[in-house]
Amino acid sequence: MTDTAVDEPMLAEPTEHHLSAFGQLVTGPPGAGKSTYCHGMHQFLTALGRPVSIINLDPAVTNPPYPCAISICDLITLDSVMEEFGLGPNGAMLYCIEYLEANFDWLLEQLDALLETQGGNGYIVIDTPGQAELWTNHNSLRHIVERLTKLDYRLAAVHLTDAHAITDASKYISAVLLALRAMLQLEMPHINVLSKIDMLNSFDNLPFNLDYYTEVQDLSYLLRTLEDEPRAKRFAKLNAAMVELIEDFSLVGFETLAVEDKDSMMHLVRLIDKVTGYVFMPGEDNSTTAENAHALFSSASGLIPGKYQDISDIQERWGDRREEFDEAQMNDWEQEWAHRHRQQAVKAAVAQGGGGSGGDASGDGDGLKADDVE
Ligand SMILES: Nc1nc2c(ncn2[C@@H]2O[C@H](COP(=O)(O)OP(=O)(O)O)[C@@H](O)[C@H]2O)c(=O)[nH]1
Ligand SMILES: [Mg+2]
Repeated sequence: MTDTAVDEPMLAEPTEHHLSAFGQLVTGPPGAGKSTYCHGMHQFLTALGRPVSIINLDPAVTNPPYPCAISICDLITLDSVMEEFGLGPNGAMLYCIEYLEANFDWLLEQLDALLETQGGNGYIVIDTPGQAELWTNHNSLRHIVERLTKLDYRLAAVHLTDAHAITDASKYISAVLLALRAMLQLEMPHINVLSKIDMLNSFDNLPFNLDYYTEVQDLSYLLRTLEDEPRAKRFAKLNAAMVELIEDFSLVGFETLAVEDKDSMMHLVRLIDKVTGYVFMPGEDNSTTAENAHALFSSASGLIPGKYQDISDIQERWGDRREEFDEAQMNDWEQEWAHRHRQQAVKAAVAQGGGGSGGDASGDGDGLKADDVE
């Protein structure tokens, strides 16, 4: 800890006025897809017309793969800490997050400056490192979130778990335990997500349907599967106790995510908007009003509209019928792009004062190939 450590972050009442925002804190183990999700969310919300900024809190990533509005690396980097204090990567990571907590004012200053440019009504997506300590037992990240919440930030934790965990009973139980631990540690609106669900059809012979895993149904069935694993047999009682613990809390359930699938992203956005209360925010006249109103109605009806009403739809989409769905989607895209292309051609023709119907300019439009669809 540094000499500027803040040991009683909750005691000091904020006296100055600070801006606030809605947003997401994206957590999960390394490789779960957090950074990819942040990037995807940025693209998706931007396309919806919602101003959004990504905050990188991973001091190991000096050059993130997305447009980054604020980066912890401008304050401290993992490499510099490892070098200066001779720490290993894990210790250095914890040091960096403690340093950020101690320099919370720096973060606040950056956020104020950022949100000012968004008219004070911003939306942020926070990318975090994959070290489990940060959301299982170390307090700095939790304190940072608490302080933001006190300043009226409305954040939801979006906790990603690689869907591959469902292929192995022990991995699945430990993923559920980690998700539960994150919920209890962070104490904020929380959405658990099985990421990379588009890989579902590569998971051979799952003993249960997808809904068994997303709803964390009766885990005693999994215990029986575990009994067949020699290494898990030795820990039968421990496994039974863990399963009982998970069931006693009865808190964990999973949404699913395939970053490149816009229906999947839309479903998550709507859910997150419900839990953060974003649906109740008055929209800017030029952008988010329609989306908010839409989200509000969906919230009132209690259903999240969209293609995937049911987890069995997801299983069909990414499981046995994936190729069929991919092909249908590709056709949809081609038609949509061809349509847009034709409309642009018509507009261009009208702008040039040619007065033609645009039919002459639509040659390329009709000939649009799948390769043109990015
Ligand atoms: N198939 C698939 N791969 C994904 C998805 N999201 C992320 N990945 C891949 O998972 C790997 C790890 O992603 P990354 O975002 O760096 O994970 P992080 O460590 O949690 O930030 C990368 O190779 C990504 O391309 C997804 O929705 N589907
Ligand atoms: Mg990352």
